Amino acid sequence: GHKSCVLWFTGLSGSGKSTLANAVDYKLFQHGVKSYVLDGDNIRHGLNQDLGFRVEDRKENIRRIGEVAKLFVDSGQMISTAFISPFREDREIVRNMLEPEEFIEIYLKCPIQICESRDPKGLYKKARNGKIADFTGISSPYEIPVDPEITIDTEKLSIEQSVDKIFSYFKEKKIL
Ligand code: GGZ
Repeated sequence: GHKSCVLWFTGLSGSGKSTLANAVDYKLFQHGVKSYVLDGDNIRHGLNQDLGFRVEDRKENIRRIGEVAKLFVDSGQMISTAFISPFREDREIVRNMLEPEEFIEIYLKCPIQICESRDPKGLYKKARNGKIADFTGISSPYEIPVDPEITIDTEKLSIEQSVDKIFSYFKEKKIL
């Protein structure tokens, strides 16, 4: 058996949240563990399609994602969430919805210059040109986690090394 918990990935756009969440999800599947990923594709286009990127909308985005994540934990599954979640207070609200060992904050540490150089969707470019307002890291803040369970330097580590770091944590905490 395994413990059910939320793997709460947080970091800038382009820091690798969705990529890493999906890689962890795949490895959990290989271990026979039921798991799922919530990200912009399945949440912002559906449940949260009424929300934008202003402070109040981001807060509500994270609150709803926290509630959904909690439902997955209650159902006995592992759930990974891949959202910028830029505000410390909002991440703490979700943490407090859960038991202490059920919330694993994973900070994807990556300099904005690197995220910006990746820019797969050209969003940083648009933000620099003033075509997107309130863009995290440029015209909207990102509050660095104070005491995350796991920090991953995605500038230096490969996806495989990053997945290994998360699985070492699972082993150490007897989650798997
Ligand atoms: C930040 C934005 C913005 C603004 C659109 N600021 O790289 P992406 O494209 O795929 O991921 C980003 C995603 C951020 O949505 P989240 O739900 O993760 O944000 S939050 O947790 O803050 O609510 C980016 C895209 O949406 N995007 N406009 N202004 N990212």
